[in-house]
Amino acid sequence: TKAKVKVDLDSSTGVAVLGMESSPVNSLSLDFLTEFCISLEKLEMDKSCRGVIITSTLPKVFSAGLDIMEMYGKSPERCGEFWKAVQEMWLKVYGSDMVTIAAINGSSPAGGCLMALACDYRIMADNPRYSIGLNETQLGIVAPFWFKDTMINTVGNRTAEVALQLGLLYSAPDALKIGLVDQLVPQDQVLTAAQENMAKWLAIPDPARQITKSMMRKQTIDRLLSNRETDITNFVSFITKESIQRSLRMYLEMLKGRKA
Ligand code: CO8
Repeated sequence: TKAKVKVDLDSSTGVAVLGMESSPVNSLSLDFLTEFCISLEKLEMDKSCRGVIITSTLPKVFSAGLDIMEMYGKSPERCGEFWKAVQEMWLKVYGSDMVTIAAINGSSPAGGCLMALACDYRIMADNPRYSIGLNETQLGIVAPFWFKDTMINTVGNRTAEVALQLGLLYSAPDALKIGLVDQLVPQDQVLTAAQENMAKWLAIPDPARQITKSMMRKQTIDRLLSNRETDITNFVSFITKESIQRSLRMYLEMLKGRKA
């Protein structure tokens, strides 16, 4: 099968570009997440790599979030395996010792937004057609506590409260306004801007930056680590409910129907 993640490490700068290339929309399937985590782990172990820019090689979409097909009509065992991989992705990115910058060159709903939120800095293409946010409630599902925590840590409690209840997707300019992203640049400059910004982070001595990062994020990470199994059980029992399966089916039909 074709690789879904393309890694390009520049050994002179110590910066890797991790390009997601799982056509058509970089949805986070179990296969994708497994490959993503292995790639990130390799970079984490590589002493010559100090920073990673996460981006999409596809037009228009950064990541469509969790692959809805992984949550629809699947066995509880499979759902559990999938959820563990979602947790792993977040733990790896949010807890990375490397500098992580999301170069958001397209739409980034739900799990795509989570991945971007887990980075240290977010640069988005200044295109009003691209949106980003945790829109879970719009699908009739609930963003788990660690999605919520990551959102609060980024935009603050009040903004997160409204955003999460309404399942808001923000246009790039609105995302900048609430601090969901840090910077907007023209589409063709997203990667260059990420490289430029990376240099600022890499000018700081690694150990001081890493300890500070860990100090800021450890509590949030520990909350999931100490509830990991319960979180999986909760997900599986929620997602396999008949009413939730019905919501997902309706959402899928809406997605497919938009083209007709
Ligand atoms: N999963 C599976 N398939 C998808 C997904 C997805 N997340 N997103 C899109 N697709 C499919 C489409 O159905 C379509 O399939 P087909 O070609 O067979 O019709 C194909 O990908 C291409 O999609 P579009 O034609 O819609 O492409 P566009 O470029 O027009 O739009 C978007 C791209 C903006 C990404 C759009 O597809 C979209 O909005 N997708 C839905 C995104 C979404 O709402 N994702 C939420 C997933 S849930 C999640 O991530 C967190 C869940 C938390 C767990 C809660 C536990 C209880």
